Amino acid sequence: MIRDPAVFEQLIDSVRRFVQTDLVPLEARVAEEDRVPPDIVQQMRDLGLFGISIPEEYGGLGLTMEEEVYVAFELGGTSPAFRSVFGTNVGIGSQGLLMDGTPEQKARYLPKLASGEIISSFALTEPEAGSDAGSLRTSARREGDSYVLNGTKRFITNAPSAGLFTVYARTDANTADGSGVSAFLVEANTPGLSVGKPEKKMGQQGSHVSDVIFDDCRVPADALLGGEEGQGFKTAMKVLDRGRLHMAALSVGVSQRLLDMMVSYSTERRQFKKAIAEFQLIQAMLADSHTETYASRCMVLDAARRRDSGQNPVRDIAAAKYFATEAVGRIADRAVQVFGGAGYISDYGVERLYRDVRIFRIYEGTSQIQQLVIAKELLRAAAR
Ligand code: COS
Repeated sequence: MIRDPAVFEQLIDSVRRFVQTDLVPLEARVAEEDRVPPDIVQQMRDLGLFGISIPEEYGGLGLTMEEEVYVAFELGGTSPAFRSVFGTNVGIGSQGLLMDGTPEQKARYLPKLASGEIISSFALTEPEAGSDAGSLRTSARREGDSYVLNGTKRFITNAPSAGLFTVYARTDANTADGSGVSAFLVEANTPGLSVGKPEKKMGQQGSHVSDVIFDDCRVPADALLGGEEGQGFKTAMKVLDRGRLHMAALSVGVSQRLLDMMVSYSTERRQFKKAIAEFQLIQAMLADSHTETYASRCMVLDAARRRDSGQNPVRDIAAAKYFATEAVGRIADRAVQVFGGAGYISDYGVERLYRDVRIFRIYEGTSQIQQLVIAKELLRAAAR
């Protein structure tokens, strides 16, 4: 749902201008230095990007899901590492709080997340619990008015810069599945919490991922998200549903950019006395890339509109994430092919995007997990 088309158009224009004028020219430098410059982060704050999904009452822009996916289409026009700076505040780092937090918890943290004063991270994955998130082992033991957390979280996006973590931990030691998991809001400066050194990654340099270690980390009882034990796994699943749709939208944006790059390069590059775009085998790659981008966009918009109408189309969000992230992988591969040797060297940025998008098929649920979710929903509906 687009609430006010004129106002929304202005927002899209300013995001597009920021992406094209400020971010694209910086891509190579950010990748080289593995760091987004602080003045760019400040511009992201000024544009309200940290708070696009946070309601206006907490200082955010309160975008609808449809509005948010249009913004993500634009953000896909540049290196995903830029989006990652505020991506956790928009998605997995804020939505649990928004969906299931108490009024006090929301009032305490959401304004700071919306403004970008603090960065939030989502701490679910562990060394032994990735796709099987419900089997996580980090424990939260109740002791009087506090909980004591112990365990290690792995591959936590934005952990090195985070001020707040939503930590998923087992409060019921007698369970081994999601039913005994609770979520906690843990501030980064809490004694007993430490952040590991950033991992060396395949792509998205400038965005940082590391371990978060809890060693007798004591938090007050009111850090329990929503004030109720045993709800954490469901919170995580709801947060991921939403996050997956955003990720699918981002994939659409990157797909469109790669397609634009292919069209432009193939009309300039000449071989056999012709622009290579005149060859039908090149045209087939352009056509397939457009078709997949268009299909991804339609799926994302349909799921977003249905969410705005009050549904939670779990099956079709998973389908959109599955299709759009796999598609962008194929499109990035074709882009390298169309660019040929120039696609393999770093000057054109194609090989960088090829590496950057590889994680889309893995984080916020692998393609295989999306397949399981789709099938589970189909079979569940059939059994009803
Ligand atoms: N929304 C709300 N509740 C949900 C839900 C959703 N989308 N999906 C599951 N639940 C609930 C179920 O209804 C069930 O509740 P009840 O016990 O009250 O019936 C509970 O959660 C357990 O559900 P289920 O049995 O389906 O859980 P599984 O352990 O089989 O896990 C998958 C399901 C595999 C889908 C889940 O573990 C998953 O998404 N894994 C991937 C994790 C991931 O994306 N990691 C990325 C890390 S973040 S970058």
